[in-house]
Amino acid sequence: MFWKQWPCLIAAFIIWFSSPSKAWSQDVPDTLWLQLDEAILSGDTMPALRFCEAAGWDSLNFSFVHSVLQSHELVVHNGDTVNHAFVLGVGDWDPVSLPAGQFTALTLPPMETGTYSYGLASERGRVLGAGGMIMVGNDDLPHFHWNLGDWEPARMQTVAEGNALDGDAPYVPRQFTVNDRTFPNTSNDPFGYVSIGVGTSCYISIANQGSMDHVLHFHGFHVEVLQASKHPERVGWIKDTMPFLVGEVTVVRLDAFQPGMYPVHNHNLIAVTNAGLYPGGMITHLDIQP
Ligand SMILES: [Cu+2]
Repeated sequence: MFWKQWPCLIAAFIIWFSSPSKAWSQDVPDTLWLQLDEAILSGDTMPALRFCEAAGWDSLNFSFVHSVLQSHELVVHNGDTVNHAFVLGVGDWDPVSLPAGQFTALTLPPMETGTYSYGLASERGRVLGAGGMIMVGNDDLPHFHWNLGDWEPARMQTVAEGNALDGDAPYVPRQFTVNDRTFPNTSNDPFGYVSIGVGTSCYISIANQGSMDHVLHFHGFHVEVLQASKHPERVGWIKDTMPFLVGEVTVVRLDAFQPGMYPVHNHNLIAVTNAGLYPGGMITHLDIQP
């Protein structure tokens, strides 16, 4: 009888309404697949390395959440044609060799509350863009993340062909990304597009995995710095503009006291273009619903 199902339905609704939505996060994987393929960004096609959740190609690096102070067995498949080493932005981490074409088991160590980057040790790995973020703790609020990147297709082609870069050559990237997306595609990113209700708060983790420093300007709000891996003196500061050195990982807290749509954008004008066309690149929005 239908009425006999009511207790189950009521319980289901209570669970549904009381569980926070986790759309902004992905769980720690058991296997990461390092893959070599092509990425297309705003009309440019370029060779790219990515850490993917599955054996199929995905042009978006896989970033994930993990519990505080828990180790985790992670298998990494190196699908590139050359050997690599897995690096983790944790103090005493020694790079783990990833022989080409093989599965390698490694252990993510217990990590304190904070956000960490992971990636590859080599120039090839960094230039071709294999790198994600691990959010540990800070899970009492929605937690978005912005993995920042900059891309010069000719340089990527050089590295993909097995050649070293000319260290004296000027670096003129054509594309600038948040979570491997250029604006306006940043608006379709469930992990980076901040969408919360007025009167609520969220965390935003920001990692600069590009080859140049970046600076972001928040409209509408000042955010509180909870972590700044290369600027520890900034913890506790409340700011609307902040720089991120190459390799820096930052966590901020946003208290959304007013509704509206507010841009967050790179303050370097070249970084808000797609292949020179404005607007593009590192622009996303804070969508604060009334
Ligand atoms: Cu601005």
